[in-house]
Amino acid sequence: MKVIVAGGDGFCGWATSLRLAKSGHDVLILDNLSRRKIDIELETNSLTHIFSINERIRIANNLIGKINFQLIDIAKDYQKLVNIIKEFKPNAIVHFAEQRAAPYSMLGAVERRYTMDNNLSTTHNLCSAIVDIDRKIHMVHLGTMGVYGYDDSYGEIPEGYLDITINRTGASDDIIFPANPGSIYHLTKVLDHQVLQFYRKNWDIPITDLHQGIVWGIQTKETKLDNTLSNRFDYDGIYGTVLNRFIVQALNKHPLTVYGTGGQTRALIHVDDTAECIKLAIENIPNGKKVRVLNQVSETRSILELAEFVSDKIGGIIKKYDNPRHELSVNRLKVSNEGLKSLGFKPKLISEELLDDIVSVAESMNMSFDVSKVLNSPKWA
Ligand code: NAD
Ligand code: USQ
Repeated sequence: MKVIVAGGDGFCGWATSLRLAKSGHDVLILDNLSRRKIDIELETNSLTHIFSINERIRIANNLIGKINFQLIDIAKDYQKLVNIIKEFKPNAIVHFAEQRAAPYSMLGAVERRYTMDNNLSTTHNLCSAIVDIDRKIHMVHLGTMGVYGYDDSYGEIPEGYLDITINRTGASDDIIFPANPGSIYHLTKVLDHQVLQFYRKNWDIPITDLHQGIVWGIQTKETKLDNTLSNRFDYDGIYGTVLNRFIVQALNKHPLTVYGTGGQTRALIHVDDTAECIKLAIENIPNGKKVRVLNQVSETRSILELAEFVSDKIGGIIKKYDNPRHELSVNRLKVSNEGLKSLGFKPKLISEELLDDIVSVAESMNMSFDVSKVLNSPKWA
């Protein structure tokens, strides 16, 4: 297949691009490199060295498969986007190209507005271009578990839709699961989903929305093949996700930074599983009448459980900090991932072996660890 990976220079996008190219797909990455610019703005860094996109592409073509790159701001340069899609003629577009950090989206007005404008415009521009060029192109969007909120009032979280019975009439229906976003970033994913629903309804575009949990890990089979292909590894309080942060903190003798009680339960997935799930999603085109929603999740764990696991395996004390976020202090969470499993997904659960993989990378990079970036999350209010 010919696949465009929008946001393919990022953490999930790079790993996925390599997996797709390795599987024989012809990949074109579109990215404006904004994530690299945000590192400069925040004076943060990936613990691993990330090579330039041109170096990455050169080595990937030698070692992995067919993969190319075009620099473009998908939110701002619509005509260039249309021209690229017309010329490349993709079968599928995988859309990672959004500002993805909840804390970044809560820093202030500039970041709130940027996250909203950027995320909605990239999603809408891609859908709009598909309508104008070829309505058979399969749009695969990366959503997030946080669109559902994280509470279990309706039991196990289904895949996108909730079956309800209306008291007044006795009629039954399948409605979009009620949204309950916890940050401006998560709100953009809720609004993205409405855009996708409309494009599906009106123009019949095949669309998959992957509601993904927190991604952890760094490397995949492909990124390990050469230093130049290494993935990024964030540990700061704005872009670092919780399990990766705990591992780096333990190795650098920093207390594990549990926010609040640690009773928050979240869904998690290893980055290698992310790449695998996207491959499954594009190779299995949806055929139903609605947007296909798949929960891209391997397991659920509480934050305290994660801290205890890391402390047990690597060491380090656990410390509870005032929670900078507005979120439930304790929640239960059970999530269905039957859709991807039915396509062949076999989740990799958090294990000592997978942890070791990160430890060996993080140990060799501890010179780049900057303690002042560990507790730099903004407060939600
Ligand atoms: P990332 O920031 O590492 O990657 C996003 C990429 O998109 C970056 O390379 C960035 O430069 C690019 N980009 C952003 N705006 C763009 C624009 N206007 N034009 C062109 N390129 C643009 O993020 P990630 O961790 O790889 O996440 C990718 C996607 O997966 C996001 O949509 C995110 O919401 C979703 N997701 C991520 C996680 C996670 O834990 N990392 C979990 C669930 C969902
Ligand atoms: N947390 C801590 N200590 C820390 C960091 C985080 O206790 O040092 C807690 C947070 O309070 C939160 C949980 O851990 O309860 C998760 O935080 P996170 O920063 O790991 O993840 P989050 O902000 O939810 O966002 C990440 C990605 C985002 C993706 C989302 C999936 O950055 O792109 O959409 O995970 S989900 O959370 O399932 O919606």
